[in-house]
Formats: sequence, C-alpha cells, structure tokens
Amino acid sequence: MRIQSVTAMEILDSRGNPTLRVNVCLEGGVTGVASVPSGASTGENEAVELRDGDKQRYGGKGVLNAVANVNDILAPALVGQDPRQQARIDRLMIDLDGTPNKAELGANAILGVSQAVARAAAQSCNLPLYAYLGGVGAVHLPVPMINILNGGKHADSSLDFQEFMIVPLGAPNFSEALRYAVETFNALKCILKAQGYATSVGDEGGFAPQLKSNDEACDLIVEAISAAGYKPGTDIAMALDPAASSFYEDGKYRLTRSGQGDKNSAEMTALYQGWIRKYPIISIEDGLAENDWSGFREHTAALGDQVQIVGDDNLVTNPRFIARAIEENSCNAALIKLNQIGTVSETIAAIHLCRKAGWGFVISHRSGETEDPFMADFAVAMGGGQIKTGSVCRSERIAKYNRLLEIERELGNAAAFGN
Ligand code: 2PG
Ligand code: MG
Repeated sequence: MRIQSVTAMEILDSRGNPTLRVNVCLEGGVTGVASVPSGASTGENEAVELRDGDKQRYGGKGVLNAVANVNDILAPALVGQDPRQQARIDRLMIDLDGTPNKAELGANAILGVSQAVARAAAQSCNLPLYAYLGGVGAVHLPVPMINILNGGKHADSSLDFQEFMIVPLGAPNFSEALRYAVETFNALKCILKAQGYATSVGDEGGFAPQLKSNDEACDLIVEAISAAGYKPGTDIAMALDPAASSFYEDGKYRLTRSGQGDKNSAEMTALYQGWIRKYPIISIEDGLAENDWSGFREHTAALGDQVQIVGDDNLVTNPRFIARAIEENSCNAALIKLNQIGTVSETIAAIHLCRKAGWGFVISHRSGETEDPFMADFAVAMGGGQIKTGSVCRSERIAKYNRLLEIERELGNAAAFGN
C-alpha cells in the first residue's frame, strides 16, 4: 500500500498555541494521523519549530507556513512511497529541507509527517503502533516520572526549579505505579490546602503553589508520599528537572524566585548533593545549564554514581551532542523528545546511541502537548525505560497514561514493567 495523500492542518495545543495535525492516507483508505507538541524551556540547538511570525495571528505563533510546507512540498514528494520505509521517508524529508536543523521546512512539519507515516504503516500491517515500531519484544511498560509540582517556565510559582517528580519504582506493574502516583498527588493536594496554599496547576498539571523555597517543595512531596501510605525511596522515589538553563544568567545560576541567591556550577552540584542525602532523589535532569559542558563533567563525576544524570537542553535528542556527552562523561542518560530532532528514525538513532553507551533514556512529552498519545506507544516500542509525561491531571497528559494502561491490558501476561 503506497501513500496516496499527505495533508496538514493547524490545530491548538494544550496552551492554546497553534500546532500541526498531519493526516497520511494510503491507497485502500488506511489513514495515520499525528499531532505535534511544543516546548517552552527549549534547548538552543533543538530542530527549528517553524512559526509564521505574523503578529496579526496568534501573536506570531501561527503555523500556516509549516502547514503549507507539508501540503505543497512534502506531500508531492511522498505520494507513491511505501510507508513502511520509515527511515527512507525521513531521509527524503531531511534532504528536501536541506538544512542541519530543519529550519527550511520546519521540524514541526517534518515530525508531523514522520509520525503520521508510522501510524499509517502500522495500520496497514494491522499492528498497534508499539508492536509495529518495536516488534515482538516490545512488552516493557516504562517507569513513569510524574511531575507533581511545577515551577520555572511552566508556572508562576515561587519555584526556580521547573519539575519536581515522583517515580513509583516499587510498584509491581504500570497500572499500580499510576495508582501510587494518583494517590500521592491527591495527598499532596490535601497537604497544600491544609497549609493554605493554592492547588491550581501549571502547564504540565503539577501544583504551582507559592512555596517558601525549593527545599519546601521536596519536604512536601516526601510528606505526601508517606501520607498516601507509601515508603519514600522504596515505593516511590523523586526526580528533578531544574531546567537550569532557564535561571542561568551571566555565568551564574540565579535562584531568584526562592531567594537562595547566585551560585556557580560547583555550588549547584553541592546543593544537589545535600538534597540527595536528604531526599529520595534518583534522577536529576538539566541540573546545570546547556552550555556548561565543563560543569556537567564535574557534576556527573560527583553525582553520577548516586543518581541518574539526564541531559535534555544540552543534548536535544541529537546523536551529535549525545556522542559528545558520552565521550566527555557529561551525563549518564538522555531525555528523548521526538520534536527536538524532528523525525521518528533520528529519534530511534539517538536511543540506540544511549543503549550502546549503557546510558538510560527517558521518553518525554513537551510542556505544550496535544491529545495524541504517540509517545506512549513509542516508549513501549523502545523497550520501556522511563517516561516523563506530566502530572496525573490535564487530559493531554492523561491521554498518554491511558494509552499505556490500554497497552498493558492488551499485552496481558506478557507485559513487563521497567527495564
Ligand atoms: C523539559 C520539558 C518537558 P519543555 O524541560 O523537560 O517537561 O519542558 O517542553 O517546556 O521544554
Ligand atoms: Mg527538561
């Protein structure tokens, strides 16, 4: 079955910003549909998200040019292609774009097509997406990192750090892990309420209260884990994404919101070291800024045998940066976001590189999401690992968890949890 048509339209993401939905139709009527997410705390070297810049529409955030690039440039080149040749199709789009960072046609345009092609191919093979992309070995459900307190660029809270997550690693399976998380989230809500804090949520569905410090956030989470009846560190651990690039200014880490003052790389690492001793933290993502490569080397040397050191803004799911970080021992795991690199097959290549180096990897959503659960299937296809897809509220986050529940049920006795 060959590709018969490729069409894109402008839709809205979870922040109400425009994004793309792409529909790939095969001869015989099979279709694949995919929508594209969008980040707020983006790495400098991410593939380019093409926005119209026309201030008369959506404050310049429209994506009609990217839509036109799909309809007028990519579609004619893809009609007649075999959708099962994912890598070839992705390469064709990369070549048509012709720039190293997809600046010409837009990574949002290219990724939408890449994902919709994968969906259509899976449909044409009568396979669920995870089985099509991952084969018969795709039976591992990922361990979720669930973001329950939002700060940084994702909320107007008093937290400098962007994400405070819980990791239900002691659960026997994915659905139980999710239940542990929901119960802890609800316990946290009660605790916040009782202390007079707001229980409104940020972009990723975590609470966004005006706490007194980043430390208080960790204290409250540990309290919530216990209040829900779980053992901190054994049943449920913690993970952080400070997204440190967002508070790095003039060579200093400025913890302005929490009033903790300015720090250099070594002082930040010392702060994390203190926290690792005090709290059940097992993973720190973007603990330093994306261009602080030397800081990251020392950071990983100091903390890397105690916790997972995840690179996001510095690695941008790009095999080139991941290879450098492997070489320099700058991290020991990578965050994986399909739209940072812009095609399904390049994302798979980035994961292969992590595996070869013995690194961990975390499949991740963006703070601006849609109801498309593509990444849930993708995580299972890639062998589980870990997944970061926000809190346990807001439907664009829940869509991914619900899809994982469905996959777990479909796999039945064959389903495994974690690595
Ligand atoms: C991150 C992501 C997702 P954003 O920093 O890891 O949580 O945020 O999509 O805003 O880059
Ligand atoms: Mg991050």
